[in-house]
Amino acid sequence: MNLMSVVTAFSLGMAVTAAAVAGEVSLPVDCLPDHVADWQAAAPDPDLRFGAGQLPGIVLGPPGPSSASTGATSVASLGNGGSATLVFDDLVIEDGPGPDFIIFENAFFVGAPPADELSDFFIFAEPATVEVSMDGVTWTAFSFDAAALAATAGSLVDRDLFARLRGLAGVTPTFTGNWTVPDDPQVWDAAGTGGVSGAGGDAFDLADVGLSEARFVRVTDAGSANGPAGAGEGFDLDSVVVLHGRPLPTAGADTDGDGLSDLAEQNLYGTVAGDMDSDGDGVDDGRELAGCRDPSSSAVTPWVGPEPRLVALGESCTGFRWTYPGGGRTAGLLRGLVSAASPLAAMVDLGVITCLAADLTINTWSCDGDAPPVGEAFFYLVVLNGGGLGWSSGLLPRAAAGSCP
Ligand SMILES: [Ca+2]
Ligand SMILES: [Ca+2]
Ligand SMILES: [Ca+2]
Ligand SMILES: [Ca+2]
Repeated sequence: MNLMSVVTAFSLGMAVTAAAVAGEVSLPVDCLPDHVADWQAAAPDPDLRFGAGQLPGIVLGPPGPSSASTGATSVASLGNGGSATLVFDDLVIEDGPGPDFIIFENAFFVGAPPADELSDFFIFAEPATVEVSMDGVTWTAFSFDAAALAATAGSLVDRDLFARLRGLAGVTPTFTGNWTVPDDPQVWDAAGTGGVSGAGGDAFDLADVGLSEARFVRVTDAGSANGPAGAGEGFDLDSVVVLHGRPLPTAGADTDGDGLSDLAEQNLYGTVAGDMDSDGDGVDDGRELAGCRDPSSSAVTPWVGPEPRLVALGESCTGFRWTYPGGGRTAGLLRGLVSAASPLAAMVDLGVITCLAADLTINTWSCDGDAPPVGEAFFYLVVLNGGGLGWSSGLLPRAAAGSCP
């Protein structure tokens, strides 16, 4: 079978913005990592660890839903001492005011979260050390209290210990909420859950390590080995979310200099190609996309652009995996013939397509064994449900419901 091995897909209908047609090679910008450069789950059986069958997409999407007392399951487990390196292909994390990115594991309060500032609490945590890099070669580590880390081994984290674990990931409980609001473990947030702001997670500030920018984030399980042995032991990575970032320079024409090409602004984001701050809130369109904000709205709710990345596994297709879209969001998988797709203005008409699966809540699918005609090739696309992005074959806006056109 002659498969395209990797397809980067936008959310789309029967037509898609035509990066290739226009000679534009820049990637759509969002605030989440784009690929896993290195995944070193601990022995034995790294491929059998929790979530391994959903990699890489499961750790490239937004944090999954959870309660403060349970922890998310949209994770992949590293095991004791395992490490993961995530890369941003479309942006650079920048040092802005306060924390610049948040790492989500699935730490949780044991029992109910504390009701007030004075209540005792206990957290089940599987800490990891954190490093950042601009080039993937030279790394800078966030510092932490080694004695405090050692105290987490084999035990729960109480109030006093929690306050000493700054600089480590996998410590602050996570839960469904605004995952773009960083928590400060030193501050009780009365509006939060158990005093924790946003959706929890551990926030990191590039200024703390004297850096102004980074493109790589590496987490390494700190070896506390404080959970039950098995497939889920060690640090469980859910998500890395950028709060301050800027798009990498685009190869396409960028009239307003916001880092987004004119084509992408007009056809993908719906922003104004001649105005670097389409919604007039003081943050340019590119930085809004790189910081989980809707460039067309001043709202401070999380917003992720349409960038589900699809990977076809194996030379002869053993399966598909794509970026986890977040809780409550579904996707469909469609297929067409490369020879049937044709340029259409700034778009590509995909031709007749086959919907292989619709409204999927998972980020994996199997191959159906179909092969393209001799000398031809299939393309595959994953389509997010409810995005309202892309266009139908009549160049009408795609309906916001249904994940297969
Ligand atoms: Ca900062
Ligand atoms: Ca622009
Ligand atoms: Ca613009
Ligand atoms: Ca703006």
